[in-house]
Amino acid sequence: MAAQYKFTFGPWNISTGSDPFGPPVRAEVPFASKIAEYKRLGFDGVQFHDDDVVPADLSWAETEKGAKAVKKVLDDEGLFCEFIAPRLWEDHRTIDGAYTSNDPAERKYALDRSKKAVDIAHIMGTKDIVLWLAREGTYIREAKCPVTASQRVLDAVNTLLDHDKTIRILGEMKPNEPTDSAYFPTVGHFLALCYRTMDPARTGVLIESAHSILAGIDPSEDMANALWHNKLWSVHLNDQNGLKYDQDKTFGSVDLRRAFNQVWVLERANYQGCIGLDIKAMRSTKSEHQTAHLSNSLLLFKRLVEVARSVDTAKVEAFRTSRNYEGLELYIINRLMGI
Ligand code: GLO
Ligand code: MG
Repeated sequence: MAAQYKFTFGPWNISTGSDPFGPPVRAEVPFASKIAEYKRLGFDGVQFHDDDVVPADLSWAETEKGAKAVKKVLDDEGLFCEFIAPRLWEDHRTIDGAYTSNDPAERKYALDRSKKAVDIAHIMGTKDIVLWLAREGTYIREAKCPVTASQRVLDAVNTLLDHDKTIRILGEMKPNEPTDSAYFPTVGHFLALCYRTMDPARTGVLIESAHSILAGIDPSEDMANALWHNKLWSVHLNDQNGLKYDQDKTFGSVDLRRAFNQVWVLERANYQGCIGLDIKAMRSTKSEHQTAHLSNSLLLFKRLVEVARSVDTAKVEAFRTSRNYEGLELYIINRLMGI
């Protein structure tokens, strides 16, 4: 294998199956049991929200103690922590947004909590902070000033870059859900922000397949552009069936060709980040199959890597030279079908 990929997912990807219309259908899996699944399933590292590590809003002494204990659990399992993401969307103080709330006290809470997430990352041995700006947006245009909101997001990123000079900030952009209209809805919006921060070299993106699809963009296009910027530092591979709620389906399960595009781009650009998954099991999944969406996604990714590596690049070049893209298309689809 050319690239040696490292595979990660977050503990929230093993879930109870509750959705906005119904209660849990699977028993909650204790944190330690989730962590014990990683190696068995073929994964190397864990993605964490701040409060996956230790409950939010504890004193620093308690937070430090809790984070050190979780770090030890990871070390004992031979796992690493890929990133910490401040979960700024579940608290009652972030109902109207976090960094872009109209209430200064709520904005302060969001910043203080994010700085603490950075300090947790330090203990967990990672330099990467992921910002999914879940509630930074509105349901109606006039609710907040969108221009002021853009500046507030930039100010927040700068505050974190300044708080710890060793960290990197990775924006994870999504155009909608839970808000109707998100600020910085696409990867491109956040890439533009990166260059206005106090340290562009420490500011980049995590691209989630479903989020690009929801914005009407082929994820491989977003990934290629971010790679050109040298700012693709992580991915959340998954799949999405059309423009509806964020589905987080098994990678390649809806559109194998679109999944292959992503693998092709990552492979050929010698992508160096982790292969992260952000995938939900179907609600109808029984407890005994509750990790199959993760192992299946990993398997599909690896198979697509094999396909990408089996493509005869001389043939591709010949198709390009003769401008025979019909022929190239059939050649690639045949490779995907094992023909
Ligand atoms: C939701 C996001 C979410 C983030 C996670 C890490 O749409 O994809 O799952 O990836 O909270 O920040
Ligand atoms: Mg995600």
